Amino acid sequence: MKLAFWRRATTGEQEKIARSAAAAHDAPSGRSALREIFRRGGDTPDWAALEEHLLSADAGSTTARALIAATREQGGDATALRRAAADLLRLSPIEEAAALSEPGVILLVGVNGAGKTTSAAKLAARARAAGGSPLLVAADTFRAAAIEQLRQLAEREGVPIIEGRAGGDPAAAIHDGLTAAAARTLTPIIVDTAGRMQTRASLMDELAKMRRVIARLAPELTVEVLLVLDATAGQNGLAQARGFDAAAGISGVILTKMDAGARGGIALAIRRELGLPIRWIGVGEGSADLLPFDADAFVDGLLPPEER
Ligand SMILES: Nc1nc2c(ncn2[C@@H]2O[C@H](COP(=O)(O)OP(=O)(O)OP(=O)(O)O)[C@@H](O)[C@H]2O)c(=O)[nH]1
Ligand SMILES: [Mg+2]
Repeated sequence: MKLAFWRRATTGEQEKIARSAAAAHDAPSGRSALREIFRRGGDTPDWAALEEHLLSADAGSTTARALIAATREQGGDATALRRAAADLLRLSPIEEAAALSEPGVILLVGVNGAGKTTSAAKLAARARAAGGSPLLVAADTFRAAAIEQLRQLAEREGVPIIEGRAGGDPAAAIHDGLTAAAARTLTPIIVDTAGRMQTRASLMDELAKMRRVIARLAPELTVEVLLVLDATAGQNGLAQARGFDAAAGISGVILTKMDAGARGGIALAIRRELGLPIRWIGVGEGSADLLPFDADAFVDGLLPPEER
C-alpha cells in the first residue's frame, strides 16, 4: 500500500495556510500597500517601497532584491511578483516525488522551543490518519520532562512510543526505536530530539552520530531530517538553517507558529538562500494544526491579490 503521508493540501487546508500567512502580515493593509506600490495602471512601480515591503515581511535583503529582479523580468506587475514568489517556493518535481514517497525515518531537529515535540506528535497523528502505523521515539534524553511530554502526546494519539533514558545517549534511543519498529513493522519512525543551538559544535556532532547509527543499523531506510523552525524568530531562522544543514543535512523545513504573528517571508529567504523546501507549516497547538505546505496558498496570504 502506498501511504499518502505527505500529500497536496486540500482546499480547506489551502484556506488555512493563506489565512495564517495573511494574518501574520495584516492582509487588508498588505493588500493596499501592494496596490500603492504597483499603482494600478499608473506609472512604474515603486521598487524601493516594494523592497521595504518585502523586508517588513521578513524576506531578507538578498531575497527581496532577487524577487524584485524576477518581478521586473516577468512584466513588472503584482501578478509577476506573486508568480515569482510562488515559483520560488513550489516543490520541484523531484522534491515532490521525494515528499510523496514514504520516509522510513523522520528526524526532527531544531533550536529550543521551536516546536519539535509537538510537531512529532502531529506528524504521527497524520501518519495514522493516512492508514500508517508510526512509531514515536523520544530521543530528547536531555530532560526527563521532554520524554514525559512526548509520552503524553503519544498516548493521546494512540501511537506507540520508544523512550530514551533520561540523561542517556540519544543514539541508544534511536537504536531501540529501530529494533522495535523492525520487530513490529512500524513505519515511519518519527524521532524527537533535544533542542540545541546550531553554534554548539558538540551538539551538532551528536546529530551527525544519530544519522550514522541509523545508516549503520537500517541502511535500507530513507531518512528525512526536518528542521523545525519557529517562524516568529525571523531572520535568525536563516542562521539556524545553515548551521543545522551543515551538521545534519536537512531535507526540508517545518515552519511552526504561523498562527502566532509570524511574518512568513522567512520561507522565501530559506528557500532562496539555502534551497531548502518548506514541507509543513504549523498553525496552532492542536494535533490537526500541521498542514502540508502549499506555495500558491502561502503567497495568496503573504502577497494578497486585489479583491476578486
Ligand atoms: N501557536 C503555536 N504554537 C506552537 C506551534 N508549534 C508548537 N507550538 C508551541 O510551542 C511550544 C514549544 O513546543 P515544543 O514542541 O515543546 O517545542 P520543542 O522544539 O520540542 O522544545 P524543546 O524540546 O524545549 O527544544 C509549545 O507550547 C507548543 O504548543 C504552532 O504551530 N503554533
Ligand atoms: Mg521538545
